Amino acid sequence: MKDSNARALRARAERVLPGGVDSPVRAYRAVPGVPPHIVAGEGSHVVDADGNEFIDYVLAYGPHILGHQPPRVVAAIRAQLDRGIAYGHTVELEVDLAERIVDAVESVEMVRFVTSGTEAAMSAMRLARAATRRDRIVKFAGGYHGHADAFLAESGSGIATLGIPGSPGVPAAAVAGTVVLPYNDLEAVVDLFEREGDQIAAVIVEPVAGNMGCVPPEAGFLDGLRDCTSKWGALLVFDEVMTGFRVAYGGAQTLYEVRPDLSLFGKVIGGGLPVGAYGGRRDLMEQIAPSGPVYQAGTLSGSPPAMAAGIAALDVLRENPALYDRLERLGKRLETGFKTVSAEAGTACAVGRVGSMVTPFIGIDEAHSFDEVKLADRERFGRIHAAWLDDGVLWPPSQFETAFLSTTHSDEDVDRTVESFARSLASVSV
Ligand code: KE4
Repeated sequence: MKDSNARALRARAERVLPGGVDSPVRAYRAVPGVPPHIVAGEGSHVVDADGNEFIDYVLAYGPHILGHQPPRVVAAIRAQLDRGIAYGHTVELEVDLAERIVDAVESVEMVRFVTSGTEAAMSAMRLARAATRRDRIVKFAGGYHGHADAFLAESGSGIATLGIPGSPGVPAAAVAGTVVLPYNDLEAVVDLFEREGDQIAAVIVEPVAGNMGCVPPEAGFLDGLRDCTSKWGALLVFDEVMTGFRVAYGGAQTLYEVRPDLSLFGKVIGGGLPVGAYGGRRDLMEQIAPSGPVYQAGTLSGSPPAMAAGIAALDVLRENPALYDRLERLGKRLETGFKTVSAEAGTACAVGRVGSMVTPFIGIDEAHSFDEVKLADRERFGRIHAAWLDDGVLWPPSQFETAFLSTTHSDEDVDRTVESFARSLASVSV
């Protein structure tokens, strides 16, 4: 694969951007190969400066559910830019998008827009602590809620332990109140609540885990979290930054019929422009400044072009519910393809999938928790990833990242991806 321009960009970038990137996963440190120098996208494909074309399963890590350059989204952004970029005053677009989210997600009565999922998560946790007057928060190993200090806790030894800093610069005090439990382990949650439920402000969970690769919730897990938090007066926070408006128009909470107290959104609701949001029960959200004492602010929160993009994206999805059937059909085709060719190759391959979120875990049969997926063969995944690149398939450069399909992906895209996967399995030694 020609990559001289990609190498040249990386060399320049590494001189002025840490690791040559503005977000670590883009550095391709977990896989061989050089990050392509993408220059344009259209539908399910992107092209790079070296003239390579790729079927894109990264899709900017989730926003592009309608593929690259969806006409109504691009037109909405352009129209807003012709009028203005930012005013520091509430514009109707913010209300329009908030009303769409409130209408789509039954548990959400009010919304606050911010500019990233990280901001949404940190704000929602501040609100949960203020509303419950408790400090402890519970997250799950392998769950990612952005890079605010309180969430950069790693599982300590044992099952239910107080968090230990997962990064230099995170003070122990910042994660002392963060308990990290195994995902899909309801027994561990119940046990923790029975021991210290009256100290827990909230449980935050990705209702479909996407940041350890795609790991669906086990039956009863989300319902169990709801029961536990309700019983002990803690809040249930669904991090739907990735799943919101992707796995269903009303998000994973609609799919699994579990009603959280607060929800986070991002990605799809910004149509590819920077946005995050948190929302939920009115009695909670009205505690956010200036209607209440819990402070949170943001210069470009509710950015008009981002609002316009999100409104257009949600309108296309709402007006065409069959798009979700298409995403399910394509996701099933890809999952079936991975399972069929790995079985034929005699290679273990657990496939995690919900709708258009999919991950093949190489070398393992079970993928229900972070401990299990950590057993996947990362080195072999890296070689498969490199072969995909050579075959014109752009897959997220980590075994622990979910891949995404868009409504513009085709059966041919999927079949080419599976055929490349099959060739890799055949050529990659065990
Ligand atoms: P941002 O701060 O990156 O906008 O959102 C953080 C976040 C919160 N919650 C969930 C469920 C998320 O998936 C994310 C961000 N997702 C990653 C993908 N693994 C973004 C990619 C990146 O970090 O570059």
